[in-house]
Amino acid sequence: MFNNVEDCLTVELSIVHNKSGKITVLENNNGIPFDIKRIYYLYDVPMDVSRGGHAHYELQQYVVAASGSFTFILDDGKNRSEVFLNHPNKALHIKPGIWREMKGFSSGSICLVLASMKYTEADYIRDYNDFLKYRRNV
Ligand code: T46
Repeated sequence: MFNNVEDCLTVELSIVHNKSGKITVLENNNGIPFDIKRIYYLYDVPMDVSRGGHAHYELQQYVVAASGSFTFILDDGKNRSEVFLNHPNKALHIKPGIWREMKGFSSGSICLVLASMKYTEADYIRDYNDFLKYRRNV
């Protein structure tokens, strides 16, 4: 299965808001289009660093700027688009077969990721030419 960058939508998450602050809840069977098998987060990322530079064969993810901001560059082999994430109530749904790079991490930012599979290196395509070949042949 693979998708186009246009299919990687940002989703507005609901907020429980009272005078003590806000809560946003992410849980299985409640709006997320996959079962959550893994949660991880990137933090202490230097501002001038790019991460990513890979695609996944099967993995789907919801990405949230739990704090601060950063930019995802998404690429389906034909089109590229940039998504700026800067609010904890906005999630980016990344579908399988999409090349991604991340850049512009603000100081103190936290990139929270909910993932549909456990970590396996076999699910990564880390070479851009291999990615293009994969997209041509699927
Ligand atoms: C993505 C962005 C948002 C593990 O051992 N377990 C894990 O669950 C993960 C995610 C990583 N690692 C190890 C594997 C590498 O040696 O941590 C190292 C860096 O991982 P990776 O190259 O995947 O890191 P990023 O920041 O480039 O990408 C990660 C996700 O893998 C990726 O799918 O979209 O965060």
